[in-house]
Amino acid sequence: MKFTRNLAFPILAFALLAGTQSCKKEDVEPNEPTPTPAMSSTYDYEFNNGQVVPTAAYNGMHMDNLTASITVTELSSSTSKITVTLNNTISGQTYHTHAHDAADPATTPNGTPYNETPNTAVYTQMIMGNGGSVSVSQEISMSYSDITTSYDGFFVVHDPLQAITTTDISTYLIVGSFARTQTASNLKSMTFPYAFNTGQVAAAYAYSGAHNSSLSGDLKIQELADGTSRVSVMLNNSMDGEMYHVHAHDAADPSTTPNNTPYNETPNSGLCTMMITGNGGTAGGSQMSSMSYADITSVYNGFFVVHDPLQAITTTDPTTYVLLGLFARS
Ligand SMILES: [Cu+2]
Repeated sequence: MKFTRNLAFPILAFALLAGTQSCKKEDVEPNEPTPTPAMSSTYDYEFNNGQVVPTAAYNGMHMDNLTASITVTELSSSTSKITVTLNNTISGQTYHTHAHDAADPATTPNGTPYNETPNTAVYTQMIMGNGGSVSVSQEISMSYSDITTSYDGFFVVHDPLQAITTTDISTYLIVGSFARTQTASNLKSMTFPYAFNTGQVAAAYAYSGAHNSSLSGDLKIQELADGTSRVSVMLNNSMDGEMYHVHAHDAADPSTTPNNTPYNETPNSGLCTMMITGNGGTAGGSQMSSMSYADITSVYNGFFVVHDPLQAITTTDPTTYVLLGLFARS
């Protein structure tokens, strides 16, 4: 008892010094010997934007607003509880969440810097998404000190929207060292809102058609660690089952375009050319772009266009555009 208590206080001091961890004491019953304070720390994880492996930022269909945390709580001198929380989950999807032991890539079958088989004695759980935040806990036979200072492994959240793989890190929604404070990535991100097209760009371009005018959009540009970007679009109040064509159209001199449009009619597939199926609520899509965050948000000159799914697509008549605005500008 005395030994454990002496061990706990230097850890507490270190945790306070680190500044991002929290410790709490349990209530003390009167007239009982003072118990060892139960240690607890929470570690936050950003979405996989290439912080750990710059060439392997997540590339898939999941929205990049998913985040996670690990809370390690001391249960006894030799046992702990691991609680993992996922935020912004997709309802009904099963997230495989694992601890993968670090390993020398020269010794692993596929050159991974970790064992591909997750460590079930540390943490291996499936989490059912609920559309919001959801937590799961696992009690383990490892001390608080060992899990937070000695154990060397990775925390991985696998994508539920594609086949699970333990070699392709670009399928990991989240990856970072397990139960350690993560270095702030400082990767830039900005979201640009678009209201329904009522003629904001030009009065003559105001939408004309049968689509509900409650539709709005959010365009998010996320800087990735290798200097490229992820472009994500959320359509709010989308119509269930309707297919929306979402495009970046480069600005152009109308005296040079075939139909005198102030933009190229062919969308810019290297920046934003995606189809999003409406679901009656908020539906999303995303793609990778080799353009830098700075280029997209301050140099690129073009239009964000969402075409009406209720009529034939045309690139010459902006009154068929349900959303229209300058791309990635507010
Ligand atoms: Cu278009």
